[in-house]
Amino acid sequence: MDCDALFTNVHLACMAGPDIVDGAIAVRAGRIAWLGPRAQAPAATVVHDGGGRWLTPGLIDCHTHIVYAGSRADEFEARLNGASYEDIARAGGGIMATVRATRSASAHELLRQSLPRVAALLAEGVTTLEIKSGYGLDLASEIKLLGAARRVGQLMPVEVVTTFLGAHALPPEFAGRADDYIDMLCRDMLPAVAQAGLADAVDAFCERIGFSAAQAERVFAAARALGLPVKLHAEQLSDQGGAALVARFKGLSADHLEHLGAAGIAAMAAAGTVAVLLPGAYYFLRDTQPPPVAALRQVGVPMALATDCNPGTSPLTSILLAMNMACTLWRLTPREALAGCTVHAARALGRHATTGSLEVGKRADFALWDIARPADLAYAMGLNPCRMVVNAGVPREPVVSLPDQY
Ligand code: DI6
Ligand code: FE
Repeated sequence: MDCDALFTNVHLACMAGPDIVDGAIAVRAGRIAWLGPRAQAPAATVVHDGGGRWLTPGLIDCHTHIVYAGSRADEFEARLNGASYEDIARAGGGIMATVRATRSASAHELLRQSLPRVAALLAEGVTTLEIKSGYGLDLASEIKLLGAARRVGQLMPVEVVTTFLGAHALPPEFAGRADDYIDMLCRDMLPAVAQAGLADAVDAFCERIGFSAAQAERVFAAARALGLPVKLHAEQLSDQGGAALVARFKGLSADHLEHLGAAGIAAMAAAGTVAVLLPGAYYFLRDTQPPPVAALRQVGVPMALATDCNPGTSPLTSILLAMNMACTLWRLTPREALAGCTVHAARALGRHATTGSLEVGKRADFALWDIARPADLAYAMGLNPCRMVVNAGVPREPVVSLPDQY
């Protein structure tokens, strides 16, 4: 068996089956063709010596709002002076402030502001990135944002997965008419976005300051009718029964979950819905209600971790710091944190057949780390030990330069 490339003299954190110490992994046509002990490695055209470092699956940031315009540092200051996130949202700031900035930015400007954030994630070994819409809230602006998100995947060495989050907040044109907005979303926006091939999944913000469970349910019904999988921002600030709702639609994930109760946990376990935990938002909002990690663990709900990169609640572009926060704030084990950014994150995107673990047949997405043991990834804060990233078999430096034409 001849392979295109062999990455040898590495320890493999496979995240599916046991680690392989002193191993090697072979690639053919962009996929993993073989992995095992170094001594048994097949021949390959190109051989990369990993220098005894650790190789993990490429990291997956499965929940971001990374494409947006503007900054909300002013709200950060206001919150430090005592205003709450919900107060600011009700006063027309919050998500609406970013909607105004995003609507008025050109697609080029959106990319110019967003690409440095993407580059920061890529430097930490991210090979798959989910990007949500939800700062446009009208058809043209949502299409502009999702088109920019798709463009990120063409301009940068990363697999982009897009999610339509039209039900993120009520746009001012529909003030006091949330049901009319949801009607329009289901009738016009969602079919147009699906038709344009711009969405891989559909999400909603189910919250007192967002949409009700009944409104989210209508969005889900429309999404499923178009063949799109669903996920939900659920139980972040209050328990709205969102996790049980998304589980009923066999959703890919329920995300945030600080206020998740027993019924939601049971429903997620039965449906196989992934819990996506977002410690950056918890930290940045100075939240005090941790998600029910022990209960999720006990019933075997897979826990993914993501940055939630967004300007209001989690201006975080470090997946490694998200791992540290999940361990420090919520007592995930470092191994659970790594699984949260690899194998479980892939499941939260419906991509577990193609990425998220080192297994024969999966896409050859890897990160090579200068660490003594995998727990070092969640342990250190602010150190980036990534030495090489491999996207579908193609090696690159962790630090990527920004494109000058887009
Ligand atoms: N939950 C979040 O964490 C973000 N959206 C959401 O539904 C926050 C978005 C923002 O404040 O801009
Ligand atoms: Fe979010």
